[in-house]
This record gives sequence, C-alpha cells and structure tokens, in this order.
Amino acid sequence: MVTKLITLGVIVLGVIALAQLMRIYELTSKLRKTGEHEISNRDNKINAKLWVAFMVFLYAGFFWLMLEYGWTGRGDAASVHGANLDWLLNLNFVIIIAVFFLTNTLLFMFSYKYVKEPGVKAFYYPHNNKLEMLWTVVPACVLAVIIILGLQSWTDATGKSKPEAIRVELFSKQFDWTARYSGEDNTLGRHDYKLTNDENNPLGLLTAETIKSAIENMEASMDAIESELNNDSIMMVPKDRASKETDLSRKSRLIRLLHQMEGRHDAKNDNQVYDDVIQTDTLYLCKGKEYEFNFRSKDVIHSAYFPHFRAQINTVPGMVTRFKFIPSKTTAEMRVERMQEDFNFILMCNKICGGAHYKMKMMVVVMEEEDYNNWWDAKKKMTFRSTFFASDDSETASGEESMTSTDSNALVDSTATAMN
Ligand SMILES: [Cu+2]
Repeated sequence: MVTKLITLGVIVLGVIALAQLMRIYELTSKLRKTGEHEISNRDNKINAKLWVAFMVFLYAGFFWLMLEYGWTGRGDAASVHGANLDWLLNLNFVIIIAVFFLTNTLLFMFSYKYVKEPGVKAFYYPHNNKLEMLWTVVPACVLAVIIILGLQSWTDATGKSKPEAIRVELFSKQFDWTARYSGEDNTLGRHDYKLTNDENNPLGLLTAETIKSAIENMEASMDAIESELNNDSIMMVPKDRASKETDLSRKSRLIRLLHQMEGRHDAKNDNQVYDDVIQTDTLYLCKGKEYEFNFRSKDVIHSAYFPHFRAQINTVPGMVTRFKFIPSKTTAEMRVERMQEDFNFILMCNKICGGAHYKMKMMVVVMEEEDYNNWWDAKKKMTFRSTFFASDDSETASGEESMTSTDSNALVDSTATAMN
C-alpha cells in the first residue's frame, strides 16, 4: 500500500516537473524571439539521420528474430495437408515481408533524402490517377490469389471425407475433451443434448435406453422438488420457493419433450450408438489413415487446435463442425526428428473459454498401424453399451478386462507418463 502511494506520488511529481520544463522552454524561446515551431537546420539533419538509424535497428531486429526462432518458428507439419498449408503460409510471409521492406525503406529513406533545406520549397504533388490505380489494383490481385488459394485449402480440409475415413467425435466442454470413436460400423451414433447425463450418458447419445433413463432421472428429480415444496415442515424463504418452482416448470417442459422423443424414436439405429467407444485423456491415431473429426460443444464456443497437424476449428454448441486430416508422422518419429524425448502431439482449446481454459487439452498419440491395431483391438470392446448400459449379456466382463490390457502398449505407457 505504502509503495503504491509512493509510486503514485513520484508519477504526479514527474508530470508536474515535465510541465514546468516545457514552460521554461517556452519562456526561453520567447526571450530569444524565435517561435517554438521553428526548428533549426541542425536539428532537422539530426532527425533525418535518426530515421535511418531507426530503420537499420528495425531491420536488424527482424533478422535477429528470424535467426533466433527460425522461419515462422513452427517446425515441419505432421499431417499430409499440413505441407500444403505451410506452403501457403510461407507464400503469405514472403509477400508480407517484401511489402514490409519496400514500404519501410521508402518511408525512412524519403524522410532522410528530402530533409528540409534552407531556401528549398516542397514540391506540390497532390494527386496521380495512375499511381492510385497501381496501388489499388496490385494489392487487390495479390489478395485475390491468397484468398482463392486459402479457400481451396479450407474446402479441402472441411470437405467430404472418404467413406473409409475413421470417424471420431471430439466433444468439448469446460474444461476438457472427450473422444468418441465410431466403433465397428464406422458410423457415429446420433445424439441429443437433452439426454446429457453425467452418470451414464456424458455425451448425450440417443437410444431407446438413454431416453428411458433420462425420463426416469427427470421424474426422480421432479419428485424430489415437489416433495420439498409440499413439505410444510421445511421453512423456505419466498425467493428459494420461487426458484424451485421455476426449476420445476422448466423440468416439466423438458420431460414433455423427452416423452415426444420417446414416441418418435426408432430403435433400429440404436446399434450405431451402442458400438461407439468413448475415450478420455488421450486421443490415439494411426499414421497414414484419414480421420474425419466431428466437433461438438456442451457449453460455450471452444476451438479445437492441433498445432502439429495444422488444423483448427471452432466447436459450437448446437451444431457439428468438421474437418479431416491424415497424420503423416508417428509420435516416435517426431521425437527423433525434433530430438526431444518427451515430445507429444497435442489437442488444445484455442479460445478463451473460462477460468481453466489454459489446461483444456488432450494428448494425442500417433502410432504405426500395427501398434494402433493392437490398441484398437483391446479398446473396441469397451463400447458405450458395455460401459454404461451393460444388460445381462456378457459384454461387461470383457469390457472391464480390456481396460487394463490397453496399458500394456509400451509407447502408450511412456507417453502417458510424459504428459503427467
Ligand atoms: Cu475451451
């Protein structure tokens, strides 16, 4: 507190001192009978030279940054389309850098060359149509090329994926990612946010059973509220009572929608959901396989960012966004290439989405096909059904067993510990 006051005092006194200095300067120039606006020839020459010195300093800083951090500081891409995207980004950089040097050199050198000379009057040159045309048309053409190439890359990345592409959903919420592999049928089952339930349906997947369970949950919670409201022995302040009543009416609206959903539901596609596999913590990918990622968000807008694969897209509540890519390097290969033993690919949130945004990330491991198949063979038994809706059939046992056998993979093990 005291230091703050002292700092404030120093600042105030500094400002006053500066004002007094200005005043002295004004008075001396009055005594010398020269206006403050009259700058001496010597000062002009010094300023002109300082412009050039600043230009040299600016360019030296630019080259120093380039040498220190490397060309754009990204490293090589680890996806097939990433190479093309890097080419495009490099093209942008080349254009920007060329324009940067051209305009800055002109600016500083003109200030130096045309410094005010006594007796020389400035050349009055207000307008030139040809020049205007030139600096409008040339940038417009260059921009058009960049934009068209960029749009092409964008439609490539977000366009339709091949039928054999592996479909994976990435579900975002404050503050983590959950992956859902589409299972044996390679089709992601349907979902509806109204069915979301932390206990048995974190992703709001849509089947006859999940609807039934959602209705049961809703009925139970409505019963609890109703009995609280009707219990005379509980003293409740009017504000609490009102908020409970609002909650109850909201829930009764929701349960009507759930009943409608139940009536309309056709269970013949339920298996598309049941064989889906939910995976948290780490996303496992296979090198050389095309992946179609479908993104959803539970709460706010997040942004899925895979820096090494050069992919990023927003995840938006109420809609599914998509892109595809083919990983072209395994985690092990990247560790050798970057000479970094603990290197890991990462998926992170790239949109400030709340207090713990900074830790919203998921490790990504890319494996060779054989390793990947081993992992998947164990993992695919842990379906949505066996995890959450195991009925009397034997699926539960095999599901739980495979949970431990997954960890036998050496790479998976080492990367998991590295992440922690
Ligand atoms: Cu986020």
